[in-house]
Amino acid sequence: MKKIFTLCVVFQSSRVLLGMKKRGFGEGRWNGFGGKIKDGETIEEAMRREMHEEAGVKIDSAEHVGILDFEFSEQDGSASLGEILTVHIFRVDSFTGEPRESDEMKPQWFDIADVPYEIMWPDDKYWMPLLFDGKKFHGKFVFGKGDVVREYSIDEVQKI
Ligand code: 6U4
Repeated sequence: MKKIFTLCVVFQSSRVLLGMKKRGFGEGRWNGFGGKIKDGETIEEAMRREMHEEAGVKIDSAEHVGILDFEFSEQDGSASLGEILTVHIFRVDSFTGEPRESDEMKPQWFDIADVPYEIMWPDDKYWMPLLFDGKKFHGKFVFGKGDVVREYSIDEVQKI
């Protein structure tokens, strides 16, 4: 089974907005903002809806910068065995509204040099630096027990 998600990283000069996930998938980790695509929605519509629901921010412009596939090869991780999640990554450089806490996320600004990779999904340290460098990328990660990265590949691309 394949599930499609969005993930937004909001930039403001040399800072990025991350949220502490308060419940559900990825709980206890700092992450971008996003979620599942609902029936009848485009990826872009879902990206805007989730950003607004989770942090009260209206996106003025976003750039689609990455597509990552996550495969779970062991059953005790965060998802079920054999499940593949496809996550569409967006870079947001212009937005309206002050980020506010929601039921799901507690937002906080981080200097790019201080992004807390040790309290994030373990794949983030591999692809976020590409995002910070203005690159576009396709990647695949295979997780083992305890959500450790067992295998991965990342390719820079010119166009998503
Ligand atoms: P509910 O609780 O059903 O409303 P929803 O907000 O639709 O959930 P959620 O919160 O489960 O979806 O979405 C998970 C979020 O985590 C998405 O933005 C994608 C992101 N995500 C999933 N795996 C990830 C990973 N390995 N690395 C990463 N982000 C990941 O950086």
